[in-house]
Formats: sequence, structure tokens, C-alpha cells
Amino acid sequence: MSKLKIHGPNQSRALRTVWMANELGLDYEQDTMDFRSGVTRKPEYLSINRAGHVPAIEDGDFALGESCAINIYLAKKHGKLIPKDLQGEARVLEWSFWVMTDVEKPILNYLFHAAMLPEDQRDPKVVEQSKKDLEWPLTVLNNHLADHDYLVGNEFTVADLNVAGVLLWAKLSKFDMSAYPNIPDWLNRCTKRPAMPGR
Ligand SMILES: N[C@@H](CCC(=O)N[C@@H](CS)C(=O)NCC(=O)O)C(=O)O
Repeated sequence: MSKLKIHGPNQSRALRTVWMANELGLDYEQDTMDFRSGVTRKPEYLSINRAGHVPAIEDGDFALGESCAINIYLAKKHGKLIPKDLQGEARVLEWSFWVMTDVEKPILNYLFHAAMLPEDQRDPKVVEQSKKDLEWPLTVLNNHLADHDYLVGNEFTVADLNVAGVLLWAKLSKFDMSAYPNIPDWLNRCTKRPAMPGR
């Protein structure tokens, strides 16, 4: 059987896929390409991920893009880190769609404009707007974590991995979480797992 191939470096959303592969103890090969070089729009790469982004995986002759979808596929394939019942699985989907639609964009805007861009390209208005945009989603997460150690059931699942994979950007940009005190503990529980890759 051919090794799982992961496209994308740890300095991209491919970190989420590498984290998942490590959690599952998979043997994989990683293509740490320069994803900003235009290579993701070449026909050869588009045949692996039509969206032209990293991460993508090749699992034998099956290719798949979208970080959360890849992680759910791997969890289901290996029968780990995902509830076996339909409703538990639906909860994993619910958290994964939620983080991608409600959280990812404002957190990324915050990361860029508070920390990553060269100082003369940062816009304080974007920082303020991102904080506002994040108020409700982070309240939702914080409230859930008030009486839950993990997002679905009592154990770490792919839902935690997918959501923490995005919330990591808040950690990276030193986002002030004092209004959301339950999030840092949960995030640390997730990111301190041995499977979590270095960047
Ligand atoms: N929703 C996608 C977003 C993927 C994405 O935007 N990846 C960035 C890197 S983190 C990328 O590929 N950028 C280069 C490009 O789009 O060509 C996912 O979660 O997989």
C-alpha cells in the first residue's frame, strides 16, 4: 500500500492534516512545497485539489482537499477520534463547519493585522473589526467549554482538532482571551498533545 501523501508545509493549514495523521499514527510523506509560488494553480496540482489550495492528500488513488474534510475522512477511515454514531458524527460536522464559516476569517484577519504583516501594512481598523466579529463565536465556544472538557462527548475528537487548528491562530497572535476564560485551558489541552506538530 502506498503511503499517505500530504501536500503543504506545517506553516500552512496543512498543519491540521499533519496533526491528524500524527494522532492516528499514520506513516506519511509530506510535500512541503512553497504554496505561494503559484504551484497550486498548475494543472498537475489542480488534479489533486481542484480548489488550488493546501492542504490536500493523496491516499492511494483518492485525492482530497479541504482541511476539515480531510481530517474527518482520515478519522472515519481509521475508526478513531470520531464518534461511531450518526448524531455524534453530525456534531463533529457541526463544529467543523462552524469554525470554518464563523471563526476562520476574522481570526486570520486578526493574525495578519495584529502580528504577521510588516508593521506598515497592518490596519488597526481590521484588528478592531476582527475582535468585534469574533465576540459572538468566541462566546459560543467559551459557553460550551464552561461545562465540557471537549467539544463532542468526553474525549478529544477530530472536532477539537479542527476547531483548535483554527483557534491556534489566536494563540499565535496573542489574542486577548480574558473575556473567554474557558478557551485557553481547552486549547492548551489540545495543543499539548504529543501529536501536535511544530511549525
Ligand atoms: N478552506 C481551505 C483553505 C485552504 C487555503 O486557503 N490554504 C492556503 C494556505 S494556508 C493556500 O493554499 N494558499 C495558496 C493558494 O491558495 O494558492 C482549507 O481549509 O483547506
